[in-house]
Amino acid sequence: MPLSGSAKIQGYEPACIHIPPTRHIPDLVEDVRSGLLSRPRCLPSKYFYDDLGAELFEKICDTEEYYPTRTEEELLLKYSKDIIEETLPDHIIELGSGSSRKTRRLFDACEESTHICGYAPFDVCEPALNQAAAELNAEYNWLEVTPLVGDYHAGLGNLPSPSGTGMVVFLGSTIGNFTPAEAEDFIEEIRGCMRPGDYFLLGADRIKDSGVLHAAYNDSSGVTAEFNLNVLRVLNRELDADFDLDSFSHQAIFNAGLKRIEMYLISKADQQIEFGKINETIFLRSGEKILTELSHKFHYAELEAMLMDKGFDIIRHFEPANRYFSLVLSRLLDKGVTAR
Ligand code: AVJ
Repeated sequence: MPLSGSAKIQGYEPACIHIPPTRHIPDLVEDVRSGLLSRPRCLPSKYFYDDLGAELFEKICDTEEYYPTRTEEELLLKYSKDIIEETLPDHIIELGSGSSRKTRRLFDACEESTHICGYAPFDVCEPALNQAAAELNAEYNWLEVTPLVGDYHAGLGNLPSPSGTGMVVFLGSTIGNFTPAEAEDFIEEIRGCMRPGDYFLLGADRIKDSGVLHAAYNDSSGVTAEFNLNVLRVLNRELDADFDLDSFSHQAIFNAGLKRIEMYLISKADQQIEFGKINETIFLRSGEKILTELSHKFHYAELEAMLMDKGFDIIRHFEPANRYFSLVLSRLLDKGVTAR
């Protein structure tokens, strides 16, 4: 049986650890009751990401117009070695890791610097996590992957905190989906699961020409529109609703005053929608909007202030020549070190 060893490795399946919530968060039924049954109508953007939604998001990243993912990945490609050599983390935890595609650049840098660390991807979708973990295990045999299943909206208080130097990674400008107040709270929450001296790597989209922003959320192939409309499919399936996707249109506008992209679904007609599962009906007028996503854009100074206010020291800031995107590496100040 000399081959049984390798057969076992091939069939290796990482076991996910389920992270219990530290506070109650509304479920889809509650979010629909509070968001869709009253005005202004809105839905949390996290419901975009069912299997098809996740696939559509990947397709958005491949469009000509959607620059954030590509830009961030290029920054990681260019600067991961600097980041790893500067931080030498014993373990990396990534919030909302998805396919861990961009994070691989950090592992490549580890290989280059012969540095070894553990990786804990944290995401809601267990099958996708297992898939990503299995692929990472195959690609980086030295990497110890500990997939964590859970919703970061429900708190980070139950995340494991292994000893050694940690690095929390939060990429993709997902921070932009929070309101400014929520983003502050979330950074506070991140601080709560770190030790002094640990690092935080944040990816955030910058304010730029509104034409570039507009195009990124209104791609010519219509993938973003499809992604937006897909949330109605989620409601149809989960709540036995009867949305007709053809009677809604996609709209994404840059609100310069509030520095954010606002994404809406607009009813093309007066219509009535039934939610079989919760026994509710809503009436939408022609032209009526449902807010489905906010995507805030940042000045670099705001990112810096947001981190420093929460007790982080800025270690490095990476941006491309066009300043489209920021990767900010910060470090939680040592306890006992007071501001000068
Ligand atoms: C992955 C949430 C950061 O806000 O730009 C892409 C999602 N929405 N196109 C973003 C998204 C429309 C994306 N985030």
